[in-house]
Amino acid sequence: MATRTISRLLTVLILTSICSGIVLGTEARNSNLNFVSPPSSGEIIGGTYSVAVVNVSGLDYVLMEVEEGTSWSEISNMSGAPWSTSWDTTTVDDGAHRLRITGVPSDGSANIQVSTSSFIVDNTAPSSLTFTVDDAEVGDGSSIANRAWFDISESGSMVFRWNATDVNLEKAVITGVPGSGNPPSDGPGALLHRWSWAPGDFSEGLYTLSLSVYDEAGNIATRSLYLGIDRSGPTTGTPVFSVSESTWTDDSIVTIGALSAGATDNGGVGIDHYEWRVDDGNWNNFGSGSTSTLPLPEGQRVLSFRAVDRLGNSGISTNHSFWADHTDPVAGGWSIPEITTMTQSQVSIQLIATDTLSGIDEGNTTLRYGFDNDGMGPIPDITNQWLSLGSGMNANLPSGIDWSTKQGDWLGVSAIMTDNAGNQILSPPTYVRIVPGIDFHLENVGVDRLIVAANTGDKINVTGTVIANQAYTGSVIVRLEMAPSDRTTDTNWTVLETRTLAAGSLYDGREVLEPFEVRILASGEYDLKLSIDPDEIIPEKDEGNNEEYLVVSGARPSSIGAVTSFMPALFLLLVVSGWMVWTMRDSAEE
Ligand SMILES: [Ca+2]
Ligand SMILES: [Ca+2]
Ligand SMILES: [Ca+2]
Ligand SMILES: [Ca+2]
Repeated sequence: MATRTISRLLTVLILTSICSGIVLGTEARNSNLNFVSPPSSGEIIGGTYSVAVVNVSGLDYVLMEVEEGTSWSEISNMSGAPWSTSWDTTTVDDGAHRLRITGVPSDGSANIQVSTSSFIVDNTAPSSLTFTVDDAEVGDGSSIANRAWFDISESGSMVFRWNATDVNLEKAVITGVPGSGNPPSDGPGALLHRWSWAPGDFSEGLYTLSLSVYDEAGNIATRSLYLGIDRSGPTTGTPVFSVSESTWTDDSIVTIGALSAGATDNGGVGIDHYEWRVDDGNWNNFGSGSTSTLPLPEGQRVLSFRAVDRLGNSGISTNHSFWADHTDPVAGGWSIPEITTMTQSQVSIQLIATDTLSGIDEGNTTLRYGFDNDGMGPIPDITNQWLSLGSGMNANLPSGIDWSTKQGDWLGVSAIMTDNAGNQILSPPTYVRIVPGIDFHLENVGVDRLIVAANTGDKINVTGTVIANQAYTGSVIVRLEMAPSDRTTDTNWTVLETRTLAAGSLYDGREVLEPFEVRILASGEYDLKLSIDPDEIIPEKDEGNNEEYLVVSGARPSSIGAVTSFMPALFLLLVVSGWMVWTMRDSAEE
């Protein structure tokens, strides 16, 4: 409008000087008074409008007026150069008007009057502007606080829409759009009231778009639209955990704080929430990032966290390794040497235990021992408590224990087992009996004959050797007994001979027995039992190896000679023939 005013003024000045020349050089004809470039018929004007008149020679003055309804109002009374005026069109209402000039001749002749065509004054800027963008994911763009956000690709497109109210709407222009350049103006001419904008290089960032709406008088109204493009995820803060990372723990939960402290969407739409997951599992909602507690699954796991913005963009995750072990160690038994009343050497015991995940913490595993009467119960009842052997999986029992006094007692061992995550459990007690050190058994027990003639004085020599597992200075009883092989359960063994080996005879650990002589009075098959310490006077490590059994037979005197040796083939032959004789005898006796 300013430019237009200046150009009109220039035009007026030029024309005025031309006319002055004309006035000076020729006889003026004031009946030709006229406007210089007045508003044309229907032209829309506004603001300050310069109006000049020409052909003023012989005039005292020229009165310029504007038509308001049915009356005329004075704008200016021009009486000299430059014969022009700047008319403030706002002094009249918007709408149709005419201008009129009245020249008053100095010679008293009749006034000369000229009017323009009807034109339109418009000093009202467009109003009720709307300026929107389609399909914003967040916000509507009406203010900075309500920015319209897009998670749109570089090659995406946006549709902007506008509208305004004005009697003489001309065009709309937008600037500041995302991407290179700006769309062409909408108008003059047909107005689309929209732009579809796809420059191909939408960059992330904040945008303030400006809409300028013009009317034909040059009045302008503007409105802003606030956009944001955000394709990037936020970064989280540095979380603080209740459990140390990459260290075994028996905790089953972990408390997470400070996830939101220092977290940022880097100027984007803003963080909506946080997420967490275990290893490569599904992401779960963590909420707003305030302190929360999560389960800590067993094993060496990676707990990840990330922030998600209001457009759904997720950021780089922050990953943290946690090692959780909720499983107690498992006792797998003990390695305990045989302990007897004769034991004098160091007794070393070893706990065998396993632990899933973190493994046994030997430094925090304690071995204990105690003595017990019956090998049962949670607390050893002789010591009445567990006595510590210190930490570790191995221990030596105290060297001061006098094992010779503990025959029949039970040694109990137990452990407080701890794994590297701190899981602690008591092992069930294990009891081992302290056995006597001495043991006797028989070797090389045999007979020189299997069959003798019954009731003839024929004898069988029973031989054998008593073995002691260590030097024994006392005396030992050896006994030979006999019973019919076909005896019933209530048949007693008959003691044939009880013999006492003299004290010291087993000092060397072995004593070859003088043969026991056995005579059979009646024909038949008999069992022989040779036993050591038959009355169980001497406690032994093994009471079950003290007896040996033999089978011998007595035959009728006429039926058999002597069994001279123990040869398998001959033995078989003799047994068969003996059986036959036996059968014949039985048949004869019946
Ligand atoms: Ca207007
Ligand atoms: Ca973002
Ligand atoms: Ca464990
Ligand atoms: Ca024995």
